[in-house]
Amino acid sequence: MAVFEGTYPVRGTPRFGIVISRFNDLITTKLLEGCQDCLRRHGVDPNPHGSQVDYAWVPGSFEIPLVAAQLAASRRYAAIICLGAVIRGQTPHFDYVAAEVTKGIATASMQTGVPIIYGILTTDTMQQALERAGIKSNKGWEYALNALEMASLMQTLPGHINPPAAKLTPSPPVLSEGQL
Ligand code: INI
Repeated sequence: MAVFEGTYPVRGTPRFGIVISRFNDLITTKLLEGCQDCLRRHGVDPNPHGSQVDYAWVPGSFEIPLVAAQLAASRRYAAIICLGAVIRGQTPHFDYVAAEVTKGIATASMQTGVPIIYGILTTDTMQQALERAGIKSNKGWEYALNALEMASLMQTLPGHINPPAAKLTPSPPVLSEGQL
């Protein structure tokens, strides 16, 4: 029998994708800083002009899964990290946005076979979000650590290959001539 475990740092020179929401960027930029610090300290160069980490900014958490799925399907990345902050106090949108980003990230990861880290803070207040984004601890650091562990773990699992780009489903509807 076997025990499979990830290690830090990951073997080789893995690439990571980070998808960040601009909504609540007071929080998400802090999560990003924590993430970059962790990656750097584990031998991954987070420089956006380097070759190891690519960044994609999206308007809000709702848009994160689409972009994460596209990055994952490219097969370019050992793991993707999603950073967002959904805060209940601000709007009744909370439940919809939180549910969609959660479901979307899980679906994208399962469909592509690429680890996609759920780095979405869901809190009742801005104060709680701030506490998790640097005041007390920085969850961004943990999310990066999770990405390193999962990237490494996936390399060790039986059947691991670098398959060609995944085909995402559902594909966009094809309109017939009469509908155009
Ligand atoms: N996006 C967030 O990332 N966090 C939120 O708290 C939030 N709230 O509460 O509205 C939020 N809304 C924007 C949403 O993610 C989309 O960007 C927008 O609806 C456009 O599709």
